[in-house]
Amino acid sequence: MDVYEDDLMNPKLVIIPLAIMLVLTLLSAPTYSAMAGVTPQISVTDPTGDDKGPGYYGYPSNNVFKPGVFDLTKFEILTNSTDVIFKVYIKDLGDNPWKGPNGFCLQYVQIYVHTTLQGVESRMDTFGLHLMIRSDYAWHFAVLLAPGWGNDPVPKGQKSALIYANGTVVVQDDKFKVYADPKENAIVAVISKNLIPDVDNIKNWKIIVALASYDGFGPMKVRQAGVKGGEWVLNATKYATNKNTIIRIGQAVAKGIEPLALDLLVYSPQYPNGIPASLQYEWLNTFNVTAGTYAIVPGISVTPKTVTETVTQTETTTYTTTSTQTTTKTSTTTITSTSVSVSPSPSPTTITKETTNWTATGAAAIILFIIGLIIGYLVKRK
Ligand SMILES: [Ca+2]
Repeated sequence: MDVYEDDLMNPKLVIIPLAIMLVLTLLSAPTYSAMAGVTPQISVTDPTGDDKGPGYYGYPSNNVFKPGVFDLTKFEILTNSTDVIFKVYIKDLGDNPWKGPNGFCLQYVQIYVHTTLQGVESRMDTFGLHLMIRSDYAWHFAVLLAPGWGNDPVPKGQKSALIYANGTVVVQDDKFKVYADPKENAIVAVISKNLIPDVDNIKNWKIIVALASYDGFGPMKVRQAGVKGGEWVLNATKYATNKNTIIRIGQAVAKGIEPLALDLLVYSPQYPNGIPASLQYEWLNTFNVTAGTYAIVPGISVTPKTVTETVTQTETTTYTTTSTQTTTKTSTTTITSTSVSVSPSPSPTTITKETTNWTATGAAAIILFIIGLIIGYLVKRK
């Protein structure tokens, strides 16, 4: 006890930990500010080894596509007092070979969110994934995380984008930061709460996270697939063993309806723990070669292998309805987004808030430390 009290009053022993504390606060500033006081809202794991799209895709053959770079392992949403934080974990980020400004360049993460809001605009299309979102998961906003070159948002440019169903686009900036965390193999988006609707009900959202291969030269910036693959093309039949599967995906590629997501994660009240690989494969195989329509996520309740007369009819009917609706909406909104995206969203406030955040935290730490000293001193006096 005596020793402790003497130590407490020793100036050296007071200054050294204080200095260490300050240095630590300063060093950890960038991520600390984003992660301070965070509340986890959603955390969903995804199986590894299911980075095969509909179950039989392989990566392009160039060496930059290291094993695991398209394998989602976990998805989290966290909140703090100012932001909503989306974290997408990947088995291996793959070293950012082309130096994407956001810290990654191989992946293209697309997050589609159906909030609990009623009567607001929603969309069922995706940005170049050759997928259709099922109507009860139709998205109110989408977060598209891209490498970040240039000035324009995806899909026109290469910066990350927050897109609302009404066509309004927010380009990544101080209120919407995107970066990679190589230690955790995570792609992180920190978005101001002012930009996200329904933040009080995150746990009840329906969310689809799709991981595609980013291609700055590809249509909609999504890397395409070929029946036999190639150096820069996904291999649509690499793990296909069934002859019918090979024929069917070949027809899909020819029609341009093959799914282009290599991994898929779904969170919703129905799937609070995500989905197994088997469901991902089943859903991504619901494209219809005869009708020329995309796969639906989450899948319609049809197993393609056991096709009977009745089942086929059901599938066609459901699909035709949804596809008509979406086509109309897509063409309208694409034009709108291009024009809206030009206007920047001014927000120097975020910088101020953030600086205050960690400075305040550092100051709070010092004040607490000094209070501790005073209490210690008073105790000793008694
Ligand atoms: Ca996975």
